[in-house]
Amino acid sequence: MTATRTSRRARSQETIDEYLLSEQQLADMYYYMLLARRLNERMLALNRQGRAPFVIAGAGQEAAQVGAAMALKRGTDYLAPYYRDLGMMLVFGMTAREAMLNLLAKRDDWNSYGRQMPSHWGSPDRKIVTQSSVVTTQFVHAAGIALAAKMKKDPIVVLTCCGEGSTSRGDFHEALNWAAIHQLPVIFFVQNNGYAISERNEKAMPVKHVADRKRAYDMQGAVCDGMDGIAVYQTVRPAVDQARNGGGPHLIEAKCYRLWAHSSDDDDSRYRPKKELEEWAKKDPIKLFRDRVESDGIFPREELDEIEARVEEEIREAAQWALMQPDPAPEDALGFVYKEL
Ligand SMILES: Cc1ncc(C[n+]2csc(CCOP(=O)(O)OP(=O)(O)O)c2C)c(N)n1
Ligand SMILES: [Mg+2]
Repeated sequence: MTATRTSRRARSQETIDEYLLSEQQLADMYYYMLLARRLNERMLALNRQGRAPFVIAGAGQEAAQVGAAMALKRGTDYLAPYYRDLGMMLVFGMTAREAMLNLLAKRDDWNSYGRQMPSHWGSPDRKIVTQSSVVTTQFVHAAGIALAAKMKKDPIVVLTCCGEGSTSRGDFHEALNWAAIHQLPVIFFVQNNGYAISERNEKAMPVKHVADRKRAYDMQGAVCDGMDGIAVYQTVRPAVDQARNGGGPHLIEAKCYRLWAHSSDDDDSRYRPKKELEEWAKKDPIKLFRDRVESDGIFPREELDEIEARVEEEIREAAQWALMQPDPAPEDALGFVYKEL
C-alpha cells in the first residue's frame, strides 16, 4: 500500500478517496504510535524503579492498534479493547497524563479509579467497554452491544480486540457465531503477535491463520500486515463502512509481533530465540513508518522530529505530574464497585 500526499490546503479535509490517508491523518498515526511506545517505555522504567506494580505493553502492535482505531468514528462507535490496546486508547482520547494515572492506580484514573489492574480499560463516556481479566469476554460483550444497536437501528460499529491465543476460548466462537447469524455491525480484530505468554500459536490452532476461522461462521474476513499502520487502516476502514451499512461482521487478523516480554513479570529469554526477536525488531512498525513517509517525501524530517520532541515532552511532564496525584482514600475502597442507589 502506498501513502498518498495531499496538498497542505486540503489538510483538514477528507481525502477524495476515503481510504487514502491525508497528511494530517498520517501525522496523527505517527504521533499516536510513538506516544504509545514511549509511554510503555516510561511505564516499564517506573516499574523497574518500584513505582508501578505491573506493565503489560503493546510494543510491536502500535501500527495494528492505531491503524484500526483510526478507522472508527470516535464519539460514535464502541471499542471493546484488550489489555495491550494502549494505542487504541490514545486514539480514543486518553492522554499521556491519564495513561499514567491508570498505571499508578491513582484516585482520578477514570478507567477504574484504582480498582482494576493497570491496562484494564473502560469509560462509558468514551464508549470504551470495561474489560475483564478473563481473556475474550469482551467479544461477547461486543456482539451484545452490536445486537442492541441493530435492534435500535443505531448506525454504530463495535470494534473488539484480542490476541491470537485468546481465539481458542469458547467466548470467541460464541460471539462470532451469534454475530454472523444476526449479521451484526461488529469487527473482531485479532492482533496475532506470535505468542500467548510462552506458547507459540502453532500449538493452539489447527489452522494457519486466525482469519481462517471465519469460514466456520460464513463471515467476511482478512489478514493484514499488522506492522504497517496504513495497510491496517485500509483493511479495517472498508470493513467498518460495510458493517455500518448492514454488511454484517468481519474477522480481521493483523500479523504483528510482541517485541517485549509478555509483561513486566515475564522473562521471555527462557522461551524465545534471540535470533527471532532480532529479525522481527528490524520490522519495528514505528521505524518502518518513519522510513517510509520520509522516503516517500510526505513529511520533511524536521516535522517528524517535531512530533518526537512533542511526545518526549508530553511523557516527561505526564509522569512527573501523575506521580504527585493523590491515591484513592482507604475509606473509598467500595466506591465505584457497586451501583450507587
Ligand atoms: C480465560 C483465561 N485464561 C488464562 C488467562 C491468563 N492469560 C492472560 S494473558 C494470556 C495470554 C493471551 O495470549 P494472546 O491471546 O495471544 O494475547 P497476547 O497476550 O499475546 O497479546 C493468558 C493465558 C486469562 N487471563 N484468562
Ligand atoms: Mg498473542
